[in-house]
Amino acid sequence: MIPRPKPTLARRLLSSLAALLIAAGVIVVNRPMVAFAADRYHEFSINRDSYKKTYGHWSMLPVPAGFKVNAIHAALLNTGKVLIIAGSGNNRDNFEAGTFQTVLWDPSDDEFSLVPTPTDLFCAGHTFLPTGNLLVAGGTKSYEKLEADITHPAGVMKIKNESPDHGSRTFGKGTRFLGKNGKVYLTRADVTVPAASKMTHGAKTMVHAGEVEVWVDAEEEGDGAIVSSPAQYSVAGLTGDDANNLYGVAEKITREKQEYGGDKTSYEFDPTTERYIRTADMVDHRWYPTLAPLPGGDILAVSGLDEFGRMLPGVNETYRTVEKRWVPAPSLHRVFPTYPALFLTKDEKLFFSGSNAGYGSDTEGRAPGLWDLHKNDFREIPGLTDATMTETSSSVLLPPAQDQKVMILGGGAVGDSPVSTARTAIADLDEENPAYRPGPNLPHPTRYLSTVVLPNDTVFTSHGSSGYRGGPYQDKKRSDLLTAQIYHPDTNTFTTAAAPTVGRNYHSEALLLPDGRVVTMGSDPIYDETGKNPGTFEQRIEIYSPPYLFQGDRPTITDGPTLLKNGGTGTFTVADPTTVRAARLVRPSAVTHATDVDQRSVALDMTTGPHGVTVTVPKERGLVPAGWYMLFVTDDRGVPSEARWVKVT
Ligand SMILES: [Cu+2]
Repeated sequence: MIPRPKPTLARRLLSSLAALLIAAGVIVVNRPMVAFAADRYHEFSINRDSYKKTYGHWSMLPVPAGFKVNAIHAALLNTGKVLIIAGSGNNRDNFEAGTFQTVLWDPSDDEFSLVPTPTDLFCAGHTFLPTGNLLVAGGTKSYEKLEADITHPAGVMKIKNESPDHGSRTFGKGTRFLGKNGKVYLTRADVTVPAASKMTHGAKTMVHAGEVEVWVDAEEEGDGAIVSSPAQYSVAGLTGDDANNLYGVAEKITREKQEYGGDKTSYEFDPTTERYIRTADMVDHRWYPTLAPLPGGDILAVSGLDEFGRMLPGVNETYRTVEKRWVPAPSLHRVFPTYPALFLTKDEKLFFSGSNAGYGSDTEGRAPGLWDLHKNDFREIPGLTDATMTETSSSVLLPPAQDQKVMILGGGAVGDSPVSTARTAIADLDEENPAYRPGPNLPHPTRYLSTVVLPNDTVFTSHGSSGYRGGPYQDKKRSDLLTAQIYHPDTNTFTTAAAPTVGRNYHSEALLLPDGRVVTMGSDPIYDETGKNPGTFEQRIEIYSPPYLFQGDRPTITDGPTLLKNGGTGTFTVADPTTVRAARLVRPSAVTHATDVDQRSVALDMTTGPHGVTVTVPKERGLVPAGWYMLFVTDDRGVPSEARWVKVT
C-alpha cells in the first residue's frame, strides 16, 4: 500500500480554512439558536439564588388592561398604595379630550383602581402634608405649540383698565384688538379686567390701572402681522372714554414656539377616601414647580412656568396647611430653574442641590446652596464639578438623614444638549463651610436616573439615558441605560445591581415600597428604536427586589403604636429582638422628573428589650417633618423588616 503522502502545509491550511468556513456557516445559519442559548443561559444565571443574593432580582408587574397609564408622577400613600398620576400623560389628544388619569396600585395584592382626575395634573408639583394627604398643585393649562405649527402670529396681550369708576369689564373670547399696523388680533379666552384702583398719597390721588393677560392670535396668517417690539392696541368697537381707558399692550406678537402653560388648581389627595379634594387655587399658575415641606407643616412652592409658558420670575408661595389655601411669599423671592431639588435640613434651611428638570435661565439660579428662609439669604456651595450639567440630574439626602449629606448624581447640560455626565458629588451640610466633594462615578454619563433610599442605609439608583430623552448619544440612536447600582455611604462606593430590562428616561420614576422592593415606571423617549419616528410612552412597570430580600427570614414588627412624637419614644414588638441592630423611619416618596424631596431615612436611637425594641424619634423638625413614615428594623445581617406605618405628630 502506498503510504498516503503527508499533506503539504498549504493544503493543510486550506482544509482548516474550509473547516472554519463550514463552522462559521453553521453558526450563521443557526444564529438565532446561538443567541437563544445565550439568552437562556442569561435567564438561568439571573434566576439562580446565588445571583439574587448578590445582585437582587427584577420582575415585571402584570398590569391589567384599563390600568396602564403614562406614569408621570408617583407617591406612596400611608395605606401602602401607590398613587400613579398621568393627567393627560404628555398626550395632546388626551389633553384636548379632557382625559386625565390617575391609578391606584396596591402592591400587597396587586389590585388596581381608577381615581377621577378633575384637571390636568400632568407636570404638577407634590409633597406630603402632616395629615398624610398628598398636596398636588399646578399642572398643565395648555400644551405647547411648536414653531412649525404656528401659522398666525401670537402673543400675550395685557388688557388695561384705567377707569376706577365703571367696575370690572369682561371681554369675550374673540374680542378684536387693533394694532397700529392695521392688523387685527383676537383673544383666545374670556377675560375680566378689574377696575383701576385709587390710592391717596397725601394730597395726591394715584390711579393704578386694572390688568389681565390673555393670549391673542393674529386674524391673518403669515409674517405680516408680526410685531417685534412693545406696542399698544385698541379694542375694536369702543368709543368715548372707554376707548381711552381700555386698551391692550403686548411685548411682542410673533410666530415663536409657545411653551406649555401652567395651571393654578390645587388638591389634597386623601389616602382614606382615595379622592382628590380641591383646595383654594395657587396664587400663580405653575407648570414644573417643586413643593417642599417646611418644618412647621406648611409647604413652599417654588419656580414653574406661568399660564403663558413664561418662567416665573422668582415669585414663590406658601400653602397654609391648616387653612388649605395658598398665599404669596414675597419675603422668599428667589429664582430657581423648574423642579429644583430642595431638601429640608436639620437646622430648618432648604438646601438646593443643583438638580432640576425642564426649564430656566442658563445662568441665573442654578448654583447649589443653602437657603436660610428666615433671612432669605442664599449661600452658594462650591466644589461641584460639571456644574453646567445639573439639569435632569438626581439628588438624594443620604441615609441616615442625621449625617446631613446630600449626593447629586449625573445630569446633562441645559435643554436638549447632547452632553451628560457620570459625575457624582457629596456635600456634607454639617460642615462649617460645606462644599461638594467628588463621589464615585456612575458607570455611564446619565440623565434622568432614579434614586431611591433603601431601609438598610444604602441607596439604589438605576435607569436613565446618556442622551436627551433616551435619544442619540455619540454613535448610538438610542441611549437608554439598562444599568442599576447600589451606593454604600459607609465605603463611598457603588456595587452593581441586577440589570433592569426596560429602559427609562424622561418622565420616569422609582420609589421604595413598604415591603422593601423598589418599583420603577414611566419613560417618555423622544424617538422610537429606529431613531426616526416619535417615541411611545413606556407603560410597563418593573420591580426590583434588592439582595436583602434573598437572605432568608426577615425580622418582623408585629405590634406597636401608630403615633409618635418628635423627641418621643415608642415600643414595638419584634419577633427576635436580640438580632435587631437598627431602626429607621423612612418618609415615603413623592416623585416626578427625577425629583423627590420627600424621601429620607432617619436613624432612631434604639434599646432592645425581651419582646421588642424601644425607639426614640429625633426632636428636630428639620430632620423629621411631621407626617407618616415607614418604620423598618434591620437585623445583624443587614436585612430589613417589612415596614410598619407610623405617624409623627
Ligand atoms: Cu414633564
